[in-house]
Amino acid sequence: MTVPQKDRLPPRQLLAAKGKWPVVGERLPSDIPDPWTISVSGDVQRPSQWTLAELQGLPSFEQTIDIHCVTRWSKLDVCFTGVLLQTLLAQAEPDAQARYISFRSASQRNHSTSLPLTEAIELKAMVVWEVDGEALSIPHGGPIRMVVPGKYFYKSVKWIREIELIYEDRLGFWESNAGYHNQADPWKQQRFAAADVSRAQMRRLLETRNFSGQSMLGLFASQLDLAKLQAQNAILRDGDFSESDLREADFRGANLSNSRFVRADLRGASLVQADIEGADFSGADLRGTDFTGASLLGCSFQSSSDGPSKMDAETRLEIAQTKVLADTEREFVERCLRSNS
Ligand SMILES: Nc1nc2c(c(=O)[nH]1)N[C@H]1C(S)=C(S)[C@@H](COP(=O)(O)O)O[C@H]1N2
Ligand SMILES: [Mo]
Repeated sequence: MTVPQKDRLPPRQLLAAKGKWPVVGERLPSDIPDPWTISVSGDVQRPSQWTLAELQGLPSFEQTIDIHCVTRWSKLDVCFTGVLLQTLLAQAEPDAQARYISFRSASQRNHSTSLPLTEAIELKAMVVWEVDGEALSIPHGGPIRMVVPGKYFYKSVKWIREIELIYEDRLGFWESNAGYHNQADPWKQQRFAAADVSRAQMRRLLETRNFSGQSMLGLFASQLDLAKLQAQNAILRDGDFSESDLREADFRGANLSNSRFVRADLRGASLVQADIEGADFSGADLRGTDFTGASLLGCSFQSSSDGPSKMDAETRLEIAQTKVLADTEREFVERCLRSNS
């Protein structure tokens, strides 16, 4: 069965440029021992460990899946080869009380994530060493990583070292440090945990128009007068600034990933060195907006429902920055930049 591509893209996801697979997060493991080993421990009858060669001697499993990164790029039909998590668990024999599974990387920050045990099995989570017939590269998690189909890709840790069965959930790195949603279902857009700003806080912020250095996930700030807003280095991921007046707003160094600026007025605003991965600028007025040094991975500047954004000769955005955009977005932005120069 072939599903038309658009029905395979969860809400607000964009196809990565053809043949491109962005590296996200850490790029290197803390060490690469020879042989690489992986263990299953915790609430199990038989704590077990395998070397990479031993893993490769188990019944292998191949599965073609769609990758959906929380920063809004998706990559369809990626074929992974490895071994099903279920195969390892069958050997380690989880105790009846084990309800969650914690995955830990061999990485500098001991990167981790977790899943309910039943879900990990139902989703056919696997330990993989091969992608599209090639050995998994180090930046993508080689020699072995987890792949969990049906979740945002942050549930798939790279350089998997330890799998632990536990009774109570233990939030992973992104989930506990960056507000990433613990369920991570791309079809439900479970990107970040809910907004954490009280009404009183919000009112005060709007009066002073000073968000600098603040951290507020999922802020709802649509259709507001926020001209000259001060938001240097603020953490405002997953915010909604649709249709707001943000003329000359100062977002230098801010984290605005996945935020919506649909039909917002950003004339003369500064997004210098801001993290705007996955942000949506469709229909926005970007005349004189400064994007110098901002990362545009997963950004959109036009959509069928919200229309194209508007740029002029004063819009500061380098052609080199457009390389990470999805094809149609890159073509659109390059056309704007060319017609203005
Ligand atoms: N060890 C480790 N695993 C990780 C991360 C990380 O920073 N460190 N980032 C996660 C995120 S957010 C994503 S989208 C994917 C990215 O995998 P890729 O770099 O192969 O695309 O890895 C996930 N696993
Ligand atoms: Mo991600």
